[in-house]
Amino acid sequence: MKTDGPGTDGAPNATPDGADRDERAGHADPSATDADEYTFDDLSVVMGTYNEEEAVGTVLDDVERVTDGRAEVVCVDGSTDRTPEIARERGARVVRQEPQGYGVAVREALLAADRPVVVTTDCDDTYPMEQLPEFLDAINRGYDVVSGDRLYWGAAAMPDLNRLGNRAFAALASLLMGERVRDTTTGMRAYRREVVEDIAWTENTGLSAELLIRPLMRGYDVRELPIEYDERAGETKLDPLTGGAAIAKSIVTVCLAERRR
Ligand SMILES: Nc1nc2c(ncn2[C@@H]2O[C@H](COP(=O)(O)OP(=O)(O)OP(=O)(O)O)[C@@H](O)[C@H]2O)c(=O)[nH]1
Ligand SMILES: [Mg+2]
Repeated sequence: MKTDGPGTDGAPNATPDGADRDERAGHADPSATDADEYTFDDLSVVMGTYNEEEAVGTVLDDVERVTDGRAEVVCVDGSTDRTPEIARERGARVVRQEPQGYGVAVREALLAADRPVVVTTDCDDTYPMEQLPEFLDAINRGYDVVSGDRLYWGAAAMPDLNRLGNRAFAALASLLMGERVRDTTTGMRAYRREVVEDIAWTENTGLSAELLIRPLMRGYDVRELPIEYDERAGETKLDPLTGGAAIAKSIVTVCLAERRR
């Protein structure tokens, strides 16, 4: 596992245990030429949206501004408010789906994306679309999954209970995987399309953790990238207690399943 530290030029830093995944999976190639590089034209930004009319306009405007309107945007939407109209007005592809939970929506959104690089986000204005270029850059340097690490900078905007829970989930997953991860439940990641298509995803509320754990345990090149994290606009869709229990269960189930493979 790699993590970018502050003030680096984005070059991968080995974690303290010195583990280096590059050679093992054979993807990361810092000498890749410009011709091989993905641009925003190769990017899909996808999300589940459930009654996010307070945030959707800002989130999609940010994607538009940062990517010069070149990224495809896919919203899998179960809203009863104006979220889908606002998303369509801004050029997003909206797939309507009965609300069945976070993971059902995000899996659908990931698989609906057309482009070779797919970024997930929540539609609640918590994640920094300004950092999309950094995610794309890391994919261009060979990483298969680039995972936004909200806890690196402290995530002051995150409710205390969530921060505690997220640290506990990362500790649990690290223990079960035998590899240190800092943020297993982040909603912002970039994936090479093949990773999304090659793995069968099983979790719902715990999908975010699964999307990190399975690729890591299969030897894909995964790195965590520190990101800023803002206060949420609109109401949370996650109950911290039942949601937290579901995530812990997913982490254990998925880690054990991957160990048995
Ligand atoms: N389509 C769809 N989207 C959903 C559903 N549940 C959650 N979402 C969306 O998935 C994203 C994540 O949900 P959040 O409420 O932000 O969950 P969270 O990030 O764990 O909680 P916060 O920290 O409070 O933001 C948001 O964009 C939601 O609108 C659902 O059942 N259907
Ligand atoms: Mg959220």
